[in-house]
Amino acid sequence: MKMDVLLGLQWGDEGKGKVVDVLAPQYNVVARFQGGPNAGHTLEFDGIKHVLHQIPSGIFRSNLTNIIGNGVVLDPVVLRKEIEGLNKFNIAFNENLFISKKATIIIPTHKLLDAAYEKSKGDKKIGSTLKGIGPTYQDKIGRVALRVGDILASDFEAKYNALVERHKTTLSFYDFPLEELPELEKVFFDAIEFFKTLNLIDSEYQVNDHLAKGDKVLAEGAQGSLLDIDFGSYPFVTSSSTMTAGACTGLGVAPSRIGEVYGIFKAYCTRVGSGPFPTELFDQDGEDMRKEGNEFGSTTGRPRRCGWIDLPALRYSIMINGVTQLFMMKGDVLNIFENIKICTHYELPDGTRVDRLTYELNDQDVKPIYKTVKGWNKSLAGVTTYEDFPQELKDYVSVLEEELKVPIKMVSIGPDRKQTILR
Ligand code: 2SA
Ligand code: MG
Repeated sequence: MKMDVLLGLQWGDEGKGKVVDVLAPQYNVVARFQGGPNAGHTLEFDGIKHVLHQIPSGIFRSNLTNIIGNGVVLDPVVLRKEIEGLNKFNIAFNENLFISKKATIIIPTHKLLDAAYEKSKGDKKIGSTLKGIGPTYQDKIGRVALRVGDILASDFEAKYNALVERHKTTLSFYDFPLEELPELEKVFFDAIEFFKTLNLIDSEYQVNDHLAKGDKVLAEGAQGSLLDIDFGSYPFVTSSSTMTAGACTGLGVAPSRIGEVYGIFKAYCTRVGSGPFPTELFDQDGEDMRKEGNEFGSTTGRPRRCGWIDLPALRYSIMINGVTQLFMMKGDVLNIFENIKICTHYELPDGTRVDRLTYELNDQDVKPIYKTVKGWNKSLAGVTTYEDFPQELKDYVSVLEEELKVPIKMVSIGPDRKQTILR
């Protein structure tokens, strides 16, 4: 059996959690492979909205196994809160949540370092979620990090202390106050005790065993391809590999075992945090999009920047990920517009037109070139099949499909499970 991968093709918040929830019945296993508490995956069913940060989005289906892979950075405090927050749903965590012993642990000083680095960057700050993501991956690559399996060893506290000493040197360089630390550490060590009661495993064996016995595995991406550490708009990126290849390294699954790659995108674009965003709108249309789409960070509550759909960026993401199926989300947010713009190219300051995201593009002030199409401009309430779509919405989907050369298999027109239309 092959492992399918589900990813965001833009800057995150494409609606990945919702799609996992819809696809979940077809799968036996859902696995996270990168990122950590910076993610905010929103699922809505039975009129209730749930936001998951570190737990895979298959957790609400009792017959599914959920795995947090080695590529993830995990905050034990956030994990405990998440699990306790789900207590009322009677989820059998001891039966359906498994965590890689090779995942990396976020410790309190990682969060302080995140804040210190951001502060030192002034107006060039990344717009980090301040969850400690960057500093934790830095320690992983620097070969000094703590891993989940370490908490079971008798020298865990000694290892922890050694790492904190390193961090303190850096924090003092940045003159960063440490008053909060003792309290944060108390909560952290309490959470570590709780953590020890969870299923800590060698997840690469578990995932491959599932595949070997014919189980269907879905790898659930977090953030988006344009925030990838290698291919995103560096340095305004997250610190993990958010692409298909990241699913291989973040779970220990061979590239030859990748099956379908589902690329999730919004019918428009949003970005939270700093960095280039060619189609960003600063006018009333942008305001209306934010309001209509309720575009506020689900982890930090920050207002998201909004703009029209960007085809060069989407084509790039499709290319680096090998996307085989596209899912368009939040189509209903465009209900309010008489006309809809689609960015097909960028114009460079010297007047040339390009449709590639080259290295140079990152630092240039590019002007988006748009094709304008007529909007459907009406509510989609009650629409339950593709046939019921207004003609203009069908046309919008067709134009994108032609431009992107990958079939759009699903269109979402509202937050509920039922408002997801298959084609
Ligand atoms: P970090 O914290 O080091 O990963 O931040 C680096 C950049 O990555 C962006 N980033 C995100 N962008 C969109 N959504 C994310 N998740 C949350 C959500 C974010 C929130 O679902 O809404 O609530 O604000 C996410 N996580 C990281 C971040 O904005 C930086 O630009
Ligand atoms: Mg999100």
